Amino acid sequence: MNLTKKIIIALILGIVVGIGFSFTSTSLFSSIDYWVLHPVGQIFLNLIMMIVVPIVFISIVLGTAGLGDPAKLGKIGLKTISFYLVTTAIAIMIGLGVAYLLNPGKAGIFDVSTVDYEAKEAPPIMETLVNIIPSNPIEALSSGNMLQIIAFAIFIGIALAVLREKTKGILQLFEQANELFMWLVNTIMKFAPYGAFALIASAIGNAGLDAVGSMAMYMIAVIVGLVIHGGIIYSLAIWWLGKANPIHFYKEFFPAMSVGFSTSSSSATLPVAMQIAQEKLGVKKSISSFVQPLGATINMDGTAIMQAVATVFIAQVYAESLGFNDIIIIILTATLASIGTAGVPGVGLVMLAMVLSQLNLPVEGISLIIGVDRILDMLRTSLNLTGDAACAYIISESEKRQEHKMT
Ligand code: DAS
Repeated sequence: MNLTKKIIIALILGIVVGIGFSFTSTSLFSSIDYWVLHPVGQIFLNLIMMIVVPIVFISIVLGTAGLGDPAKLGKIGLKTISFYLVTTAIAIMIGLGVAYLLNPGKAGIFDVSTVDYEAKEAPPIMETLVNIIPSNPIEALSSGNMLQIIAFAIFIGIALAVLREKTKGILQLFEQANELFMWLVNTIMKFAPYGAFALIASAIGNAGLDAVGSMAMYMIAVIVGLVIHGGIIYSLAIWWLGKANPIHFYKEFFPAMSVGFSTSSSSATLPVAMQIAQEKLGVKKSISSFVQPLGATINMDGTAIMQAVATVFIAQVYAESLGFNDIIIIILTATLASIGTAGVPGVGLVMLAMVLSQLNLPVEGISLIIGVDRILDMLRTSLNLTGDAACAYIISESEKRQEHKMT
């Protein structure tokens, strides 16, 4: 049985067991979660997080060097950033549209008198943009500052592309290191079904069915937004811009989506996502190695949808009205907010606090949604990394068509 089938079965079993825990005693679930589910899930997460920084750094160095002249890097970079910004803005509008259609904040009775939430400060946008250039690249690598790692890798890749023969040995070293880490990805992925089972069972068991029940309309609104964006927008983009078959794309990319679902981390799923894009979807290595790591950090359409729905939900619960200007602020803030944050579990809530504070909405409203956020985080992370891969696939297919025309 192939890995995809094993992961699907593991996820289904995990969901059943997680729901089953809602009917058992809390103490029984807590001890099973503590001694079995959490350790197995955390080991799997740590194993893939262990190789994220080297894979991102090596891939972007090779991707940038592989693109050859900086002019081509500029062209690919411009296409990538444009695709990411446009799809994120569309995602937010879809989230807003669905939220206003379903009115999740008017559905349930929410007692806001006791809620409290200490928002973690998200980095100011300008500070994030200026600090993309690392003053200490070694610290950037050791602390996992993804934007700084990407910037440093791009500089190294450009130097390798310009210096060519003089630094051939270093380029070969990077190529061999890439082989080594891709072997590690393959080996670690054999553990994915066990990790996926433990993570989803623990997440559902901890959320509890009552939390899911009271937040059902909110969850439905987010899920509808995610499905529309993934099923229509990405499929249209692959079909129209990539001149490719979206069904083939989703069929091949599903294992990466399921790892993203299990881990709730785009960054952790990056090695698998890039490997599948390159080996199953035929995305050029130089494009995949540049577009996907960048996207895992600055492109989070699934998160943007959650933020749009959550903002409307919280405004409705607190009976605050949102005008047209507020909508524009949501679109701008949520689009920019996703640029500065790495793809790790729960980062969407940090950015949501930024959006709410821009609108002078009560940030403590986040405490209403936090109970079901881990389950939604799994779903939106899958969409986040799918958008990155769709972008790489579209650009790679169009580059292949241009090269074919030139021959
Ligand atoms: N978990 C984040 C990611 O890895 C998304 C989020 O928190 O919204 O993409």
